[in-house]
Amino acid sequence: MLIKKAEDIRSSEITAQHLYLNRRKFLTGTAIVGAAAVTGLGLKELVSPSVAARAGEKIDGLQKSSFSTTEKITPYKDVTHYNNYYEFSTEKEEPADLAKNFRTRPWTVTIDGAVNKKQVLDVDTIIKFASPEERIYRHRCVEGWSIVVPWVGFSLNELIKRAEPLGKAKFVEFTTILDRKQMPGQARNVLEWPYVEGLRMDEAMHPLALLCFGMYGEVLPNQDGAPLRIVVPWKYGFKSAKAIVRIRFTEKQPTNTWNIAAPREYGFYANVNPSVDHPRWSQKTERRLGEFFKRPTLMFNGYDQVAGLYSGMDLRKNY
Ligand SMILES: Nc1nc2c(c(=O)[nH]1)N[C@H]1C(S)=C(S)[C@@H](COP(=O)(O)O)O[C@H]1N2
Ligand SMILES: [Mo]
Repeated sequence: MLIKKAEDIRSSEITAQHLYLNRRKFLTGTAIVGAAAVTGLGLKELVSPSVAARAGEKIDGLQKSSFSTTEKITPYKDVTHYNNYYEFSTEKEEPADLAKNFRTRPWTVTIDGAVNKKQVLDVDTIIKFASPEERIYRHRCVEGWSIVVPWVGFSLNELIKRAEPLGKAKFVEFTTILDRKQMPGQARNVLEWPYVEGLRMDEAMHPLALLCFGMYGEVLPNQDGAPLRIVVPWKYGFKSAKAIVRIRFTEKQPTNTWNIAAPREYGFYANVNPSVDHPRWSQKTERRLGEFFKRPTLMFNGYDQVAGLYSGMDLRKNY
């Protein structure tokens, strides 16, 4: 006869997910006090990684945002099981499972380059820089599918302002963690690792550019870029780097990973633009995950308020 040991029983079988998480937090807390006594390590060092927010934990005190679309939100299941995350896999169905044990704490982000306040910040410090907002954004992948996601975060400019970039800083570069042990996709040379993306300073300062650490009211699932990612809703999805560990301010335009991989197909700007085809397919339409019929793709993904950033630029050349 098969008898389940206590630890074999999935906690979700016993209690609702949130109750479970809170209880686990409490239990690990107690265990840690014991561990601190035994190992002689400070209580703080032991507590911070274990008690830190985890995927699925509720984020309290969310502010609504006037930037939110009122369109139908894409089901959570679709958004978390159809992911581009090449560090884990080139198959969109696979990151959900392959990333489930990815360690998102402890986690630091290095702020450097042309900036007054070069520093290494703990992710839990960063996410307290401003109060969390729910931003329901359209998100358009260069491959022709789109989703509507209630992200949680605040404007990236909240972090940038605190870092005090120098006048000569014209761009911001974002780097994803390099960790071959945890990210099986980094063993393959499908892309150059680590994944690098960048924005022009005025793009990064635009209030729509989001520093994101949650979605659907909860801590970000690993496959969607935990613990910290960028979301730039008027650009193709590849600009929105996941799991970032470094934010560098530069004078020169950063070389982004997808541009290195296929320069004719993926530019630096990557603004959603139905009138500029990808060399191998049209960008005129898109399919919302969960829907059958295609819909027209909108210039800047419908975020017309950014148009001024590109006045005078030829967006065919600067694709
Ligand atoms: N580090 C990293 N960030 C990444 C990617 C990736 O492969 N690695 N893929 C990008 C692409 S192509 C898209 S469409 C979005 C997908 O984000 P989502 O899985 O949360 O929908 O993440 C972007 N950020
Ligand atoms: Mo994408």
